[in-house]
Amino acid sequence: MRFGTDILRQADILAAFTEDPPGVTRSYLTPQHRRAGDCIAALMREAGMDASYDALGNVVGRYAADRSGAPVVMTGSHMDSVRNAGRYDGVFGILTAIACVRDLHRRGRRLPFDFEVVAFGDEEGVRFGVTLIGSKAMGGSFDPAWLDAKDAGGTTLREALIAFGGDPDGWRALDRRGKGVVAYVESHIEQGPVLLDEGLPVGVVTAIASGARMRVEVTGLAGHAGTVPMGARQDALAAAAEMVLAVERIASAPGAGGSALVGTVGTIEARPGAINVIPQDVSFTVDVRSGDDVARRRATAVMRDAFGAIAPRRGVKVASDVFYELPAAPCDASLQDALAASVARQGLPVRRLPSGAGHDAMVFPPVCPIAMLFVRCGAGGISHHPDETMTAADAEVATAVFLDFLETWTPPNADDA
Ligand code: HGY
Ligand code: MN
Ligand code: MN
Repeated sequence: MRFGTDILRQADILAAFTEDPPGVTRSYLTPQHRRAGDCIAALMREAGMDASYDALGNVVGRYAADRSGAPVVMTGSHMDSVRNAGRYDGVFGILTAIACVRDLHRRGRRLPFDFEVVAFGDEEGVRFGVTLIGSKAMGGSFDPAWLDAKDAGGTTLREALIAFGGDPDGWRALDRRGKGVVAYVESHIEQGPVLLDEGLPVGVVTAIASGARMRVEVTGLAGHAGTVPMGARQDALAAAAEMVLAVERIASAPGAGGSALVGTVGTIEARPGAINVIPQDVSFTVDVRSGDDVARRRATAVMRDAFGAIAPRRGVKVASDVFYELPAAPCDASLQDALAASVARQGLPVRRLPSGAGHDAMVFPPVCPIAMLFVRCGAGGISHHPDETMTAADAEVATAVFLDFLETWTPPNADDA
């Protein structure tokens, strides 16, 4: 194999840069981020690229065009992970792009565009609760208020960036709008079962689902677990439990937004958190996704109304705050067609499919047209889990498709950029 075996071996090396071995957890601006970033920068340089960290801790590799004043094509994905993650989410998109450049460089081949490969430092938002930090800066939607976001230990994003050697005020210079970027194309594992079930190694993404995230605070009254009668309780956790089931019910309702609507409560915390005390304060998060912005907004509003109906009935108070909202990001039709042609040139059927997962690509539409190439996941398509897996053969095919795209796609006139 030209690419696949190396890519999986490199993914294994990066998986070792984790906060909780043998699991994979790699958060933003941590020593593990630094070690993974250094390893990726070294792979970029070895492949013939210039590579360096930017102000926000992203690693940016560049493979210059065959001419001066050329437009820019960007790719990349994220090097951070969720907790107890798999080893290919994000990482595959970085390694496959580097493998393409390594092959081009070996052949002395340059492209009619500057090719930029970005390893984003934070897409998952695990440490500071803010997601897509690096890509949003490049897409022009960075919010400086995020610099005051704190991690679980009370460190602000600003302090962590300074400690990492970044520049909290450098985000403005990362904005790629109007900077000659003519396409952003990201490769990523599917993180679902569609390609696996249909026996296909790759697929072309049609759109990236919209998302909203809520924080919900439920306030009741603590009390002695042994003496407060059941009918006299203001139990914040029992109320929150009913709200969690309301999320599931609303997202599952037929016609709520079709199968593309999903709702998840991923975190919940009860305080004071003692076995013999009725919980007084509960915080939980809600993640709502849909390919249809209207359906997602409607479902989010229905969930908030449900919380407001449950609270008084249980003698508790509830407050919900939508702290993250991103519209669905359609993939550019002509870029999709170019990727589809590259898939077909590998002798493969072309399967177009939506992405239920969010990706760095979804914040690039203000910069340029976007597209994504999916590669099959094994183990039922599981992801955000240690069992996440893919084969070297599929990594090989996906990289060959991406390389074919790079060598055949001709950017629009640079003036369009
Ligand atoms: O949540 C997502 O869809 C992505 O993994 N950050
Ligand atoms: Mn992920
Ligand atoms: Mn991802």
